[in-house]
Amino acid sequence: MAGPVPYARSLQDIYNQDALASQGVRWNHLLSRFQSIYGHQADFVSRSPGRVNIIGEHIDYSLYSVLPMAITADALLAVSTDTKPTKESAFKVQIANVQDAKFPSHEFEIPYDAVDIDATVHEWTNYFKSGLRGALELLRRKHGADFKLKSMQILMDGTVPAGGGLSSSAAFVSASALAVMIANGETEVDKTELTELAIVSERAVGVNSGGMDQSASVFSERGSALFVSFSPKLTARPVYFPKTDPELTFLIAQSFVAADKHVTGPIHYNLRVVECSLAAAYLNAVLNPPGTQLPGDSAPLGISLHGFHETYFALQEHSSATTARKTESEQLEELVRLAEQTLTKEEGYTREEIAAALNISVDELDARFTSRFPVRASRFKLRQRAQHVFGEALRVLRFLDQLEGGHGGASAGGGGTAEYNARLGALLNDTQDSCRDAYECSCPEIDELCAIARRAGSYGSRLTGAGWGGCSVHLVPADRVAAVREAWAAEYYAKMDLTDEQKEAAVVVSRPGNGSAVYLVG
Ligand code: NG1
Ligand code: MG
Repeated sequence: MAGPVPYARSLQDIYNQDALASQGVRWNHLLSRFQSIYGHQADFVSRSPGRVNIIGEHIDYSLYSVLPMAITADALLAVSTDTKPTKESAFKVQIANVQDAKFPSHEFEIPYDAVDIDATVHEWTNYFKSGLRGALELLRRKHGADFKLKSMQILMDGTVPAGGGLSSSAAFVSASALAVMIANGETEVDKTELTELAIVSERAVGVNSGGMDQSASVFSERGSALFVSFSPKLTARPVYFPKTDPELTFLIAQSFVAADKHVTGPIHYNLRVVECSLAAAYLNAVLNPPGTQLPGDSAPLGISLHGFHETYFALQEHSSATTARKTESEQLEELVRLAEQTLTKEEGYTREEIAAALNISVDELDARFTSRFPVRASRFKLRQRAQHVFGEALRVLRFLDQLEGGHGGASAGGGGTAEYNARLGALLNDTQDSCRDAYECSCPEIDELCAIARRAGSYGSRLTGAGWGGCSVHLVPADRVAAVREAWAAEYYAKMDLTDEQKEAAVVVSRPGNGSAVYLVG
């Protein structure tokens, strides 16, 4: 799956059959609006989709593998480029949005030496700028520090709902970085490079995120989910679901509870990133020999539960003369127990308690863990967070094993018995329980959507993405889709005051779609 981002010759290369008609209308509109705004034709369109995560929630930033898939909804950037750099010291970006009432146009004169992003102001073009900055850094690594960008005219059309758990941000950042690379003469953009730069770039917008969304957005291939691993390096491969009758579908349902990480980061997302890193440091201090340093890794705070995991078992194997290597699943089972025995404080740990265990001062603790992205907490729930992460990493492996391990899954050429589907579904339901109870990232509305769906025939239902609102995902056989939709309409959406447009967008059946692509106009 590695290699360059593909060029699409037609929309058929990008979208599933069922989306072609509506996408055709949308693309025509985008290109004609571009012409009328800028007075000339766009040169190309860069495209990156949103994603839904099937299983593996809140473990990417602990560097455990996850299983998302790309959806049809995406970010499109129609772009034209001035052939020459404008000025010696700056270049110009004109950027507009098809939804101009909500996302007003901007013109920036950007000095070459500083792409400033004010992450405290939540502005839609910040996502473009962060992709731009990442791309500029990459171009400079390749072509030298005085590489100059060309001026660009851009028109954006995004269909991934913002704050909905489907990763509009990663779609936008990836499409932006891709656009800047293409506009500046990089005709072959390597997928791994693009993903890595999009991951780092997105952190510039104020969220200390993992790398799942950007990987799913860039690498996905039609018809398959994506198994993404982050350690020892970023890799992605397709995973297939069994062909069954009735077909297994994924339904995505919005809760319409807006979850804005930029506002709630200090008590939600960014706090979890800190708690997981602290748990890794604490377990290392207590369980590994004194003075053991965890390897620096690509996790947001440079230290991860996966890094602890690797170090712990490497030391164990080293010190024991006998025993065969444990499988990764066995290791994770052991870690779930170890976390329970070691991290005993249900009520959480204070800064003082953690600093004492790490043998550092509280100031040093703050400097290492909470200075870049501030968090608000008096206690850190290391026990619950570590239990979730190890347990969830294990569920991902079990889910994958169901699909690929000869249990009647795709590779065994069968599957789809009610029993098999129930096993897949149970893993998703367990994820939801763990997200709700141990990780505390669900909300009553998502819990309710899941309960309604299960009663109406979903095999497995859970939140998807960061949580605290946003979207939910449900594994439903095709012959129960209508029943599940009706149940939500009657029992959940009827209570809300929704516009027709919202009602229309509330629930989608999602087929795994393609990742990033470039389309040359004309
Ligand atoms: P959302 O907020 O749904 O895009 C976030 C993170 C992911 C991952 C999930 C939870 C960003 C860009 N993405 O997704 O990396 O940690 O939450 O599994 O912040
Ligand atoms: Mg996001």
